[in-house]
Amino acid sequence: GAFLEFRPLDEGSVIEYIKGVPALSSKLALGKNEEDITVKEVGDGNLNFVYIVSNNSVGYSFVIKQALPYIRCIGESWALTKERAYYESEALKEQGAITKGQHVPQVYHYDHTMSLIAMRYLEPPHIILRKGLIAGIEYPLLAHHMAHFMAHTLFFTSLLFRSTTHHKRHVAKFCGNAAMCRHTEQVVFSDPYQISQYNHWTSPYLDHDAEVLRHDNLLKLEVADLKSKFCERAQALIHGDLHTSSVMVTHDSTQVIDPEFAFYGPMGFDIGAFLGNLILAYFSQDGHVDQLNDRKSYKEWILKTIEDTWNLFYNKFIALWDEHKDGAGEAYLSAIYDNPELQLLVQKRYMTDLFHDSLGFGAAKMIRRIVGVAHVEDFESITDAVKRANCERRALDFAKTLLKDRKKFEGITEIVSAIQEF
Ligand code: ADP
Ligand code: SR1
Ligand code: MG
Ligand code: MG
Repeated sequence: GAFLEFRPLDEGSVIEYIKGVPALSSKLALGKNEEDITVKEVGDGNLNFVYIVSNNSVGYSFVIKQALPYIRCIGESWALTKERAYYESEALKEQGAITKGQHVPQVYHYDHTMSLIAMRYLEPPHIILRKGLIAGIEYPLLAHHMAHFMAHTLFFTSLLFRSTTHHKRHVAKFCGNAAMCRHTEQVVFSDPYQISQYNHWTSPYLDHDAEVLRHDNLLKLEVADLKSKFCERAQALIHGDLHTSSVMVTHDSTQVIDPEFAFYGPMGFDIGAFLGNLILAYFSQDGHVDQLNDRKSYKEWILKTIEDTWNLFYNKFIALWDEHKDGAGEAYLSAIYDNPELQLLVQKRYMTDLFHDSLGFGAAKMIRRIVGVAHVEDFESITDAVKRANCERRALDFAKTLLKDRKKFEGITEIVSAIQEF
């Protein structure tokens, strides 16, 4: 049978585990040809262990992801609840159902005792989007797919679609993921603005920049607003960690993985994570210029993807709202918001607030990746420290402006121009 107690797996014990789980061993046709089964640990994220399990004789694979009770990239000294696997599997199922399986890997099996999820293997040529951005690869459907994923998962889990009774039931369930929220509160909204043993940056070049950040009163004032929104606003079921390493892509497929930070929070935290990480990718491009590629047209493609993502998101979200305006959603009762003029006014206000939230959260997430505990490969792969620091400083300075002045921006084209002119 399945393991009765929690036990960290390794490449050797994964097959033993699968043997005790009929749903998985039959999927793998395990039994007849054990010598054809291979297991490879491929986790390159910060937190967990990921195994690709393959039956090479039939050419079939799936993935096993296990959470251990600590942060992988730091070690056992930084404990983190393994209950995160439960919220990840619940979010994967919910986001999978909402997007009709188009943009989320299917969950095959969840084991609470083992904090383990078995899911679809996103086969090659799927790669992590961040790696594609570093390599300078264009993805023509990325903006469309991410706008679809975000518009659908955010709209259908909000009060624009649900009754408050229904909504509160879901909010209550995901309130259990509080430890993961507290982790984000620390590493995104607190540590970058104080001295912390975990912070680091490209030293000595950014020493002064990091210190200036810790004394920037106006910035801290704005960060406090964002932190309270993150902690208090149960607007929709958000992914909670929607950076460019949580997206796997091919030329025509876009798959969102790793929602272990999912909870009911502000929609702008997801939109901002995605856009903010694209802006980081943009500012890192100068560090990846070589004799073959000046990256000029690639930078333009990133900017177009930023613009398209927001515009497509906006249109899809409003279309869903219009389609369901007479449904169960209790935010704007159709008996009260009963004329097209008023409908337009509330939509305009809602989307403007969401735009400004997205800019603020996106900027905060850029800052934490430059002076906080966890950095991004976009910059880390620039080996020349002077070049890397110059790219990081531009990104940091842009993020500070964006965070402070976000409410002055009226549309995404103004953001794109501001990036170009920076
Ligand atoms: P973490 O929570 O540690 O960041 P991720 O869920 O992001 O873990 O997975 C880590 C890595 O494992 C990904 O970067 C990707 O390379 C690989 N991976 C995860 N899930 C899948 C999947 N379903 N199919 C293929 N590869 C995957
Ligand atoms: C120690 S911080 C690790 C980070 O990796 C995850 O993907 C989250 O972004 C988290 O903040
Ligand atoms: Mg990850
Ligand atoms: Mg993760």
